[in-house]
Amino acid sequence: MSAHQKNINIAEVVQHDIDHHFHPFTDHKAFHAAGGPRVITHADGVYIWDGKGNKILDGFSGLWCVNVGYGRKELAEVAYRQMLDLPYYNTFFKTTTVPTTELAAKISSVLPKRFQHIFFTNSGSESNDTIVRFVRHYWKLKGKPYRQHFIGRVRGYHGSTMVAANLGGMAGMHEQVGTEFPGFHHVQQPYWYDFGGDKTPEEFGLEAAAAVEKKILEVGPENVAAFIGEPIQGAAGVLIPPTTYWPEVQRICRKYGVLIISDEVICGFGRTGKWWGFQSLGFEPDIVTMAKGLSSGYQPIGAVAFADTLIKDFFALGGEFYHGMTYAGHPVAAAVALKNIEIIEDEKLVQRVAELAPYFAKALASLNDHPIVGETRSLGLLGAIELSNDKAKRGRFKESGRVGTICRDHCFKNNLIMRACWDTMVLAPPFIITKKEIDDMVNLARLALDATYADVKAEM
Ligand code: PXG
Repeated sequence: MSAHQKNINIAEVVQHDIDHHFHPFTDHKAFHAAGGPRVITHADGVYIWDGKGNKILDGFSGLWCVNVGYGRKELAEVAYRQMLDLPYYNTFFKTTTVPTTELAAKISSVLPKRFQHIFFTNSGSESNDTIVRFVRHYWKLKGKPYRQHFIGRVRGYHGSTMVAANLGGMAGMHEQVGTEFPGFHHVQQPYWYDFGGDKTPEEFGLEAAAAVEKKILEVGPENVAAFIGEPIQGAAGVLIPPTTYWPEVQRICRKYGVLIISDEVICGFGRTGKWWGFQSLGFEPDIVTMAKGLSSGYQPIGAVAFADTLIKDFFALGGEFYHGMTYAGHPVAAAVALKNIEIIEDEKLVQRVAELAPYFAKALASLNDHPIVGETRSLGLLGAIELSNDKAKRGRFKESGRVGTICRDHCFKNNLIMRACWDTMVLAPPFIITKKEIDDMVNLARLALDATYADVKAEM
């Protein structure tokens, strides 16, 4: 804790928060009734501390983003130096800054060779907004103006701006703002646990992919611009698709000339044990969107990588692309992101995730004997625990999300951050987590599961 933090009056911060802070994704009535926020004051490694001095194991890397862990002085120093050299300059009018350009080159270097051009944004939502703008314009330039429709998945999450929310398939978000925009469609997610029935995961993977073809035919192949998917759907509950799914989706998209967009906001930069989720899941996208792990959350920054085939035509035919944000490629954010990628490279963190993956999977699997655990699954350092009232039948508790919230609250009490996606508990710890910390994390998860079981035993 830094010296100035010792003087923080936490009770006052809580009161100011209740009085003035309008939080995202929050039911404020319930939140205030429960006493307002838990103030997070500082962090180090895989731990965060709250205003009461509790040391909490962050099994969720902030919000799926602090991949290199907390307390990285070199990232702070790079930001400080860059602010002194050049705190801001734009990249609009035939200018650039050093870190912005160096970051574009660095991102290209960790992608397959066909991705040589990077567009900068400030978030995952903006990255996904950008692809809609780009792709629709691209198809017009290519003389196919009808290719305007996008296909995503139910419970896909692509962000919270209006267009990104439409690409996503979160029903609650759509219902709140009225009908969805025209031109956005959603197909079944490849979620074997809930929808696979008696099929093998491989059979089910093909069935879920067939839903993409069905939708393309329904919309009319000549009208479909692109298919967007997270290699592993994160906010839906770490849905790791069967191995058959993505290769088949790719075959279908190629058959109809539909572009493939890989949303790597969560899966990118090593989370799955390879640099990119598409490499772990076996497909080759045309466009890649990223944010979160790009800077490990140390600065807000997002980006989009475009395959050369698209860029070649776009630049040749394009004229001006009427799109861009003031802070796109912000030099301080770019300098931090650049250093973050260098840390991932220097410390071989992608390899580390791959090496830790079997240990993490085994630790999670040790929970399979628990009375309310229906399944555990993981890839790299992305893991999920399904809560079930009937293990043998992959049963679900009544009122989806209720028991997940109970479990999450028990985690909080035990000083573990584990997120609930409905009744799926998810973990995405920083890549620097040790085996001992993985054991601690899973032991804390078991305590929360025990406490949850005690609460819901009567319903089993
Ligand atoms: N794509 C994916 C796959 C995401 O997970 C976004 C895009 C949007 O990124 P920005 O930077 O605009 O938030 C995300 C963000 C949650 C949660 O509760 C997940 C996200 C955001 C907020 C909450 O799991 N993911």
